[in-house]
Amino acid sequence: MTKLIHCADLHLSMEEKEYSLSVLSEIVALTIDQEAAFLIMAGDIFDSFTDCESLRVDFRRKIGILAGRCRVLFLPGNHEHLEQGNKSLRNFDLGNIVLLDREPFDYLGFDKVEFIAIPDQAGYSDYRRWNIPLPSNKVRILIAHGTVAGLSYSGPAGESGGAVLAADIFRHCQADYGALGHIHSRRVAEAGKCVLAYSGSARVWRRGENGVRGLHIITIDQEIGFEFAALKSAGQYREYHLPLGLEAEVDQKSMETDSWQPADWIRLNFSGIVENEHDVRLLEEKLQQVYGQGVRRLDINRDRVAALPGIASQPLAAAFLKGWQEKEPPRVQVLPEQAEPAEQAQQVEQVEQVEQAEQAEQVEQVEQAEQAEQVEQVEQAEQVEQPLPVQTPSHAQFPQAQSQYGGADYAKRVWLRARELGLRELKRMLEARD
Ligand SMILES: [Mn+2]
Repeated sequence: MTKLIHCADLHLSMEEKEYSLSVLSEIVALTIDQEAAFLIMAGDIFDSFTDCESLRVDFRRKIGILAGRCRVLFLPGNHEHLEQGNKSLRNFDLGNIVLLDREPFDYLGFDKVEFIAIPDQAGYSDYRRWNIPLPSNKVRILIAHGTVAGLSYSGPAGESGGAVLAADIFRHCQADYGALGHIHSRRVAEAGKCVLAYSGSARVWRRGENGVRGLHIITIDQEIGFEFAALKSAGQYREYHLPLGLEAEVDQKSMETDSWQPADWIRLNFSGIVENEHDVRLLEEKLQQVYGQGVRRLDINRDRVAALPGIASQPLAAAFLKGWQEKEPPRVQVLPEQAEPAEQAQQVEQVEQVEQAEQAEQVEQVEQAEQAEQVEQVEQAEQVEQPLPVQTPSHAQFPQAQSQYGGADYAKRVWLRARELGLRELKRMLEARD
């Protein structure tokens, strides 16, 4: 049995040197542990060309452990080209890697497995004219970095655009497995007999990258199979929506701090009306003090907090709050994007557009998409996915109702109006709100 590791989008960066290199160490350790013969790095291993320049010694040292045990196949992604100027990755000694930067593609044949590597490049539309070697009886793995047409558009918003690969490339090359990078959420689809697999970003790179990060362990026996393995050192992105009380008190239980891990990126979104803005700053300081050092990053957002001095001492305000509480709408909670990793690996998403992609029209569209490709679009392609809104019951909290109905400003307006009109009118407004 031959084993391979497929990872992508590690985004090693000077800015987060220690964190990102710790994930590389775990990838190397896992590769050794699995006795894998190949480590496929499917692009965006470095956050930019300059990061590659700055971190190449660290990279070389860590990857060096694999020398003599495992071949490291390094495919450049779009981020390796950022800030590149007229330099080339070939100028650097990246250690014992096979640099797969030949355009339009490179071919590598081994005992039981062969690779077709398609590095990030300006366009792929002439793939039918490429001189692809005829398939042998080996398992064929296609390594690429970009968005696959059809797959991209059936996914969550924000990941379309960028370097577009026609799904047909994978069938045309008669590949068995597409080892893909670029899309940071893990997903699996099919193009003919080929499994299109995005292992997802190997670390949390950007806000909103929910769920466990990891890689794929591929096994080649009689057939090809694969499973997802989590990378613990990557941590997770966790976001919480926290309504504040009038004195900026927060329900700490709903922060689930017990589940926070040192590599986690935490974001707390406060909302609500408070008596005194200073209380919010004190709360922030306190939370940073208690939890800030224990995690990779703790962001606190209080854009949705409004200060309304004197509100707590108003009897009408008390009635107002009570009214809101009684009529609190369901709470909207952010859940991780992924189900159980093992379960997900089995769920193979069908790409309906794959068939259509063959048609000339679609090829044209792909070509157009490639022409329209710009750095901005590349950035967009990697944007945060929208978290799935899931309704769960919750304890009654006035400020949650605010966020449901347009935020603190809205609640403030309602409150000011209610004060003018009196309690009876307020009740009527609350009823009318349903
Ligand atoms: Mn990336």
